[in-house]
Amino acid sequence: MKSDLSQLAVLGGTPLFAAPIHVGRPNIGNRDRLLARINEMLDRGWLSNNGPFVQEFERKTAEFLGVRHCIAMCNGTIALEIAIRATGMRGEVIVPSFTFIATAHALQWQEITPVFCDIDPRTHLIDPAQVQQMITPRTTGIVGVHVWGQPCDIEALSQIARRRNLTLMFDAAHAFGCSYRGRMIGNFGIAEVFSFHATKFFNTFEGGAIATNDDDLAAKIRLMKNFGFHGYDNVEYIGTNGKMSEVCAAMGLTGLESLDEFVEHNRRNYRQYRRELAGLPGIRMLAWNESERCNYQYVVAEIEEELTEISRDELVRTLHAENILARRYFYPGCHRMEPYRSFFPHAGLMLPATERVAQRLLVLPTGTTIGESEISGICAVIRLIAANGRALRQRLLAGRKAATTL
Ligand code: T4K
Repeated sequence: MKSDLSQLAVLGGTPLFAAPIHVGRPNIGNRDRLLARINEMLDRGWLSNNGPFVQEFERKTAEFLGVRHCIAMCNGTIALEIAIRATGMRGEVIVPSFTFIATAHALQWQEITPVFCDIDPRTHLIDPAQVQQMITPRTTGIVGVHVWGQPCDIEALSQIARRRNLTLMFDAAHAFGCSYRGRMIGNFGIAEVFSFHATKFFNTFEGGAIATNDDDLAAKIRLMKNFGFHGYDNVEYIGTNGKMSEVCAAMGLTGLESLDEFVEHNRRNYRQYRRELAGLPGIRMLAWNESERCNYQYVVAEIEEELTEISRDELVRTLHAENILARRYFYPGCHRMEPYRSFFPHAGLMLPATERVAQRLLVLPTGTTIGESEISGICAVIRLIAANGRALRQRLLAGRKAATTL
């Protein structure tokens, strides 16, 4: 344990961890079961195009979510693009800027304008009151994002969508295994899109899915993910290649068998962080609603520089030097990334909460590859930094000055 500032790696000490501790190490289920499935797949000689593992995976995920259709996809981004196209969105669509860039790109890729909307600063979720303000005659839809796995205010968004005749769908990339008022995410809006990327608590290497209770939409999506083919020689829509491969589905089936363990492990990690960082001035841990099902896949903190006397970025630099690779998701906000920054140079004026949160946010490592001792170490370093913010900042600045003088 480090007890003195001079032991910090950023000031010349030895890093706490010999190897990097990542935020998104993959959770891997039973390796033998996975390898057995891969062997079965190789023996069968069926590697893609709606093979038996994909069909089984779709059946089991739909059952788990309690939804009529769960259509497996090659990744979450293509799943978003297909869902957006299949639901007929066009013109302008309202999305939060505080999200992974894929949400905005999935619209812009199809020449639909993402209109960025502000968030509730407490939850980081799209603010329905702000959504109302962004509606214009060109608006056709709303894409809510269940950031960190927390459900959006689905009721308020549904009311707005109904009243204004807009299509409502959700980017549920973070929210597999989470619920809203006792019902699993996957059942809301016209469709919900999951990501099963390697860094998600449940992964299929790369992968995603669209969940919907709309039979016609599901049928359309199934054609669109396979180039629009209906039968061998007949194409009905502009389609793309959104298919999940068999090896990815094999990973998914294996992961599903360990889902409860992944959640339980993440829950323990989350609770330990909350215990060990409780009461630190200037460090606010986001709390998940534990009366709902929750996957606990992100451990999220906000750093209030006025109280810590050290900025979030100085904290990140100090943690990285210790090989603790905390991340600043979704800094600086989609509206500050290209091409949106050039399209809407003043968007930030409409997004004060997004701007503030993006400056403060810190995502800490979790997942099944880390446990009690790593988290104790990480929290001890954070406590040391938080207790000595001003002194550390002075020494970091002095180090910078010395480096530039040399
Ligand atoms: N919508 C939302 C709201 C999303 O958050 C995302 C994806 C999407 C849509 C799109 O879904 P996909 O098309 O990705 O299915 C990561 C993920 O790549 C991305 O899936 C995720 N959101 C986003 C929040 O995080 P990066 O840029 O942070 O990835 P990277 O390579 O820096 O990895 C993160 C950490 O995980 C690193 O510390 C390294 C570690 N890692 C990563 C991989 C890939 C591993 O230890 N093993 C691995 O295999 O984006």
